[in-house]
Amino acid sequence: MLAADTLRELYREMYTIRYYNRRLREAYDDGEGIPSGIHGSMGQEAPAVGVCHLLGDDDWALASHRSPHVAIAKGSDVKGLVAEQLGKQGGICNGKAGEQHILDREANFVSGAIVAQHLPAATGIALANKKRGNDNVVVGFVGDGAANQGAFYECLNFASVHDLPVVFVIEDNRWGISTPKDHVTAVEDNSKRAVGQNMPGRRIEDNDVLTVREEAAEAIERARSGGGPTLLEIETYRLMGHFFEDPEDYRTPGEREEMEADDCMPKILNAVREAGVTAAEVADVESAVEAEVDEAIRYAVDQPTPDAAVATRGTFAETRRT
Ligand SMILES: Cc1ncc(C[n+]2csc(CCOP(=O)(O)OP(=O)(O)O)c2C)c(N)n1
Repeated sequence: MLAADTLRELYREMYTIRYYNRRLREAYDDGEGIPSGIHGSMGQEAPAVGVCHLLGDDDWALASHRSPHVAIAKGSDVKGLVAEQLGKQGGICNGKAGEQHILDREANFVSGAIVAQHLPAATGIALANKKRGNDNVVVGFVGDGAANQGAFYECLNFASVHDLPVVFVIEDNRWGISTPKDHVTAVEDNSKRAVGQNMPGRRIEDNDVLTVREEAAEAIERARSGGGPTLLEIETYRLMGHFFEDPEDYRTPGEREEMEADDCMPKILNAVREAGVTAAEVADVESAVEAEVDEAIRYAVDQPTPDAAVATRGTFAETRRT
């Protein structure tokens, strides 16, 4: 059983992700100038927080187009994150990256638009860490759809050959946009694909942050201690559309009810309460999160878009040929 403070911190991080996504979606519905192409990640709190809670400041997390949950779990500043998602000044990359090309040097977080193409970067950072002889770990999060991309296999193979300190985490939310996993993926359990790359693989079939944290710990420790890579697949749910404009007309009958019945938020809240944290303390956590997120969204909406004069700054290496 984890200490009450640890459980409360897990809940705080997960509630930040939940409330962030909910408020951003409400602001979109209210016509507050939120782009329709934002990829929400409500529902996927457990894999992001369960894994990233095991990481330190010098470790890295890389995610794909659907990334706010991983960014928040890895410690990105919420104000900078929402401003970046809206492409505004004051964003993590000053609004020039948008939500899908973030490099957060403070939190060691990266997002990537082309599915699975951030994994070569994750693998490369792991190679650099190994050559530098430190014990930093890299986690590359991908969707279940992205696990069918060629880059995914190349990275698993390379990481295995070189025993790199990287953990590949597939977030299985059952859908790639509107395509069900079983229409495009030959195996139900993607972690079986680890066998062909000569690395351990494990599927975590519990959308509960405590299970994820417990079962991911071995993979993180293996990477940190020089044991090499691991492939994890974690079952989770995307409680929102693929992006805000998505009408979600492909959902199967009863699916929403099924997802909500297995939602990760009530599970962590029960654990927090069972550890003796009072309802008043939970309410304090929630109101502090809500104030921070509300202010961040207001700030981001009011910020200007980046000045065209800085378009090439921070984009290309600023060296000069002599
Ligand atoms: C190489 C590539 N092909 C297609 C796309 C368009 N695309 C964006 S998201 C997405 C679905 C990804 O599904 P999955 O990997 O399961 O992640 P999820 O959206 O479920 O988080 C696709 C096909 C892309 N970004 N990159």
